[in-house]
Amino acid sequence: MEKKLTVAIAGNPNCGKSTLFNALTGSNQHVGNYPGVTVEKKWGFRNFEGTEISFVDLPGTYSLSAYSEDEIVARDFILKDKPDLILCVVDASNLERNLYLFTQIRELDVPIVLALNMVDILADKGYEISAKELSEILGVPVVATVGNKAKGIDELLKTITQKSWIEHMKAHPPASVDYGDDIKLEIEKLQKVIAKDSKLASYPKSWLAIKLLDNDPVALDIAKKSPLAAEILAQNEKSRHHIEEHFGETPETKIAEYRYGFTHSVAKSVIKKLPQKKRDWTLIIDKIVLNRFLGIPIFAAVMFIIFAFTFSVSTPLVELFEQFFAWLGDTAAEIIPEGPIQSLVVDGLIGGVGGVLGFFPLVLFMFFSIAFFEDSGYMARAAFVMDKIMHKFGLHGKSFLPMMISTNGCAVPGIMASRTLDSKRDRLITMFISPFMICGAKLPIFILFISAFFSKNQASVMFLMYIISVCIALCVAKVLSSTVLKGEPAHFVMELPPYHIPTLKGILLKMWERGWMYIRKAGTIIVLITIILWAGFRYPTIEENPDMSEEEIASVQIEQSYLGRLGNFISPVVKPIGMDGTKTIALIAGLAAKEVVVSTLGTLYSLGEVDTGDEESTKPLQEKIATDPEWSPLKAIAFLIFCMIYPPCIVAMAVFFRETGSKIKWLLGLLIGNTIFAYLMAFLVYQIGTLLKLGV
Ligand SMILES: Nc1nc2c(ncn2[C@@H]2O[C@H](COP(=O)(O)OP(=O)(O)OP(=O)(O)O)[C@@H](O)[C@H]2O)c(=O)[nH]1
Ligand SMILES: [Mg+2]
Repeated sequence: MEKKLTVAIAGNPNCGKSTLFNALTGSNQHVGNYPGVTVEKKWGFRNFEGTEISFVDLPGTYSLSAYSEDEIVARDFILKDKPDLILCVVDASNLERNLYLFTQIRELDVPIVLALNMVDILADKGYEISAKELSEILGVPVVATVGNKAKGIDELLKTITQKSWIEHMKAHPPASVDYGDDIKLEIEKLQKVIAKDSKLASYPKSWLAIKLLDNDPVALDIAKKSPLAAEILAQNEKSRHHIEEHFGETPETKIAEYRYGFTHSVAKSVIKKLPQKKRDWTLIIDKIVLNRFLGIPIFAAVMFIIFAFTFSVSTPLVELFEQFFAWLGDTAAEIIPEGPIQSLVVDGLIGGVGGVLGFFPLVLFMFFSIAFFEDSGYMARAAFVMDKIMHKFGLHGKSFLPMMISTNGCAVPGIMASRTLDSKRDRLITMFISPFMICGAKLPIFILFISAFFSKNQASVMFLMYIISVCIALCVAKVLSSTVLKGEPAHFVMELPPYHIPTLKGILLKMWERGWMYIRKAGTIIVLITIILWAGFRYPTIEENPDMSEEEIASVQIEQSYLGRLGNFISPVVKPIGMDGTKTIALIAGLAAKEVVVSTLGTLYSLGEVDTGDEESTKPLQEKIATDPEWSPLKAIAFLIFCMIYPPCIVAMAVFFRETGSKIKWLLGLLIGNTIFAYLMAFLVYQIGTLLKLGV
């Protein structure tokens, strides 16, 4: 029979857990060089020499007394699901701090294997470490690894499946922190009381006692549920009091002090300086990019370079894609006889979905640049330099990461990433503002209008839009934090990881992962909605009037269709913001997925177009929009501002609802609040622009 083993991968944020998890299981979990990438546990499997191993990749955590939502996920799994073994990952270049978590896991009395990761970075810093010595001191197996190069993986698997180690650890408990005689005495006293409750026996006794002394909320909760709660808590108070009297310090401080003393001495004895210290590039680069005056301009420049790079590299490819879809449309029109099927294929699928796919190269390059940015380690710096500004708006730098994650791909992981924030208030505000960012799905809408009306300054206008989205998000944060969500932002603790030169494989993988999502979405939900909208704009068919020109027929057909009539009904409401009814329908349909805004416009223009018999009747969508008198640069800007602010897609709303604790009031706030806000902003832009005769 096959052996089964559940292994939890635990460790500090950004120490390389997901990278190791991917290497161990062949999965493709998201990794990034900033703390808080994984916020939910992920399962992966591996069969190794007859053992079926289930690995669980956990969010990073600094301690087992968790505060933020993602840390709670990690803690609960370790405590409640009781894995057979914990693969404790430590960042060797930051050993002392990383071992702090080890000291706590160790007290849980579960077998531990230590993965000494990032030994390459330690070497770069000019140090070396002996895994063997560390193993001897700690009494647990230690394997040196370099996660992103998949070094040490086989050895890790061998160690994990080696039963003899587990037996050994059971017989010779690994080294733990020595809390000194006084505290030990109190631990024993508490343990005696705890032992009276047989239910509490499932918890490692010394763990519960230490945690109670440590005033840990989880341990207190457990104790409160015991029938002996009163006795346990009374003893705890007595012991805590005693320690405080004795040391003149709180037990929390004292316990942490002992733990740090332990990790410090362990780190000191296993890490040796190499004769030649290499230059520490992280320090040098940080001197410049974190400079008080240069920090923000550099960040802005980095973003600008990303846009400039993306647009310049992808423009020829986008043109190629567009030509392809134009050719495809023309060919399909020739092959398929005139009628509803032809219209469905040419106007609906090729005109609509093709419009979304046409921008694929640009989206792909954008993802490429952003993946580079994520993996290099600069992202955490961006949060750091934004900290000061964010404080003025009632938030702090850490909230900037979810915003960046939304910009870099999707508001869903953005909203999820707010789990890393410590306070509920900060989390809520961040979840509210993340959807304002220009996500990968909104990107094609922006590209469409920017290339239609601002083809000479695409990167600059895109950059401006990006800045506007950040400003809007910050202003909303300010309003929320001075009204419904009053309070001070929690303290900002964020680690700045060392810079890495990203691996090409890592970047290409990420680019493909997100790019594939774009294509998959285009092939499924967007096709579906496009077909529905196509039908809505094409039926019921009108009677052909011989007096009308073909063009008139096409436009009357749209006007008289179900959706056209609905559009007419809406149109007075949206006129003050420079829109008409049919375009509003595109926006409403965009609630299903934002790319649908583009596909709907594609279908609409394709339906309204008349085959002139020319060889090349099909123009790219942006050209059709640019030459349509119904549009103007000002209307386009108002439209984009509306797109930026109005409620996110349905998937993002569902995740928002769940992550805000399934409270309907927040969801309604998002839905109604953002719609009104989007309308007001588009109104201001359009009306002021019209008054000043800007781009009309
Ligand atoms: N140089 C070097 N980089 C590594 C190593 N292991 C992982 N990385 C990189 O370190 C960064 C963080 O890796 P992740 O696997 O996302 O870290 P994590 O521990 O899962 O982080 P959270 O999910 O935020 O807790 C990524 O950029 C990896 O490519 C290593 O051994 N050496
Ligand atoms: Mg991770």
